[in-house]
Amino acid sequence: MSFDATRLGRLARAPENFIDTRALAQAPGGRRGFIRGAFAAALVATGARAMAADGDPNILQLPEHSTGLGNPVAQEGYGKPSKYEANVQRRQSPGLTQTKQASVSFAPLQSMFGIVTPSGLHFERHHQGWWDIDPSKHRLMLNGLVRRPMVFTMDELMRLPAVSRFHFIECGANTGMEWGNVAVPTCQYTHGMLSCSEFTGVPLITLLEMAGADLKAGKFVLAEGADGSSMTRTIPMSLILSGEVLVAYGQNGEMLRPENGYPLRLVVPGIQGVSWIKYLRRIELGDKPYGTKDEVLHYVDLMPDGTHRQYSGIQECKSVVTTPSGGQTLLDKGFYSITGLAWSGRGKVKRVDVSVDGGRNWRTARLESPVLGKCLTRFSMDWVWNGQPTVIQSRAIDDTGYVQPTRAQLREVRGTRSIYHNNAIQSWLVEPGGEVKNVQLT
Ligand SMILES: Nc1nc2c(c(=O)[nH]1)N[C@H]1C(S)=C(S)[C@@H](COP(=O)(O)O)O[C@H]1N2
Ligand SMILES: [Mo]
Repeated sequence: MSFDATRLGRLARAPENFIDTRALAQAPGGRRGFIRGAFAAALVATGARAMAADGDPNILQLPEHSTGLGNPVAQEGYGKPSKYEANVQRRQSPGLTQTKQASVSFAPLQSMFGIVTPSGLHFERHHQGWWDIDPSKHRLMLNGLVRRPMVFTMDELMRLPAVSRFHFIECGANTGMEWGNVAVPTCQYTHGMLSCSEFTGVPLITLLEMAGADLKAGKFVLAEGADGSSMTRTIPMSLILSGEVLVAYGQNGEMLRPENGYPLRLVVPGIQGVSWIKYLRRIELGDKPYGTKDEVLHYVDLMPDGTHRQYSGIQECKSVVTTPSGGQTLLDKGFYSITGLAWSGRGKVKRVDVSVDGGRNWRTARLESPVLGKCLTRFSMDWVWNGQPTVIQSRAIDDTGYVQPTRAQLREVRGTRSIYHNNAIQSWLVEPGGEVKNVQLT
């Protein structure tokens, strides 16, 4: 099993990301003076370097792509990434996979930019394998506390007014191995049961209203998938009434991928992935929680007093530094842009702090816009590595004021025997040779 190679060579390609706002403010002549003259000098001073051009054959000898005829138009077929990007892949975690159908493939967070997960890199979690279902045969039934039980075809659903929204989806078991003190090596395996897409679909409330739902008596919805896992989850009406819950067929501008529920899945913003029922075939409106197998046996949190915490579906505020992160290697001392992702199942990310000394001191990171509710937010912070061992961490705060806990704070409340809902601060140790490792600070 080879873990992802370092991706840090990319840093040299994006100098506009290197602007240090603190240096800007302190620069002689203020902001403008800094931009005019001092910017390049400041970067050199922080250790950011460009290669010397002298004798570089990549400049002196014209490559074939500058002199020859290029490839013909890719008239047919679906576009693919460059062959040089072949190591950017979803991967199964060594030691975690039991059976191929009840498994997980993790998204390569360390190799991604911005906030959107390309559909081919979206994590997968199946309880009984995936299917490529014929959409002409797929049906969605609405029943329970409704005046007119209804059955929709895909064509009928796609005639209705749709919305498109960016949201993250995170499996409740993401970062679960850290509960067991297993410091898995890369952020792909610690945090890669996380993805973010633009989803397109019909608000579930629209369908319920069409079916004449009894909105007084109807307090909970049961959502059921068409695969053999009998995946059924209870969704409270409060989430549905807000219009946020979608019956979605679109993902990043095209139909859902088969692995992600084609042709129809539930989108439940802010709530753990298991409630995002794939291959959605039935919605039942009821007056109490259904207590299905995946709500009673799985996705419950074993608390220190031996009881289980149930219906703990909201993915609390969390963040992770994706560069530098475990498995990467810093090439040299000097300038780096620390970057990562932050999110909250309760709303928007308000602030992200970054520490490069194991949590003693914190600096506020830049948030890249747009900052959307229940969506990934990209943060970054300028940093000069002095070659000493360093522990890098990030701490997110959401617009409810909730602060992402340390590992010790989380364990104080939740004990140590959980599997799910680990949103603790992640620590990456940079060793003197530049190798980055997962460390669990107490
Ligand atoms: N029908 C069905 N829906 C399902 C599942 C499943 O196995 N079958 N897995 C759930 C779990 S546990 C998660 S985390 C998400 C994963 O969605 P993804 O595979 O699109 O990443 O789907 C959920 N919906
Ligand atoms: Mo999950």
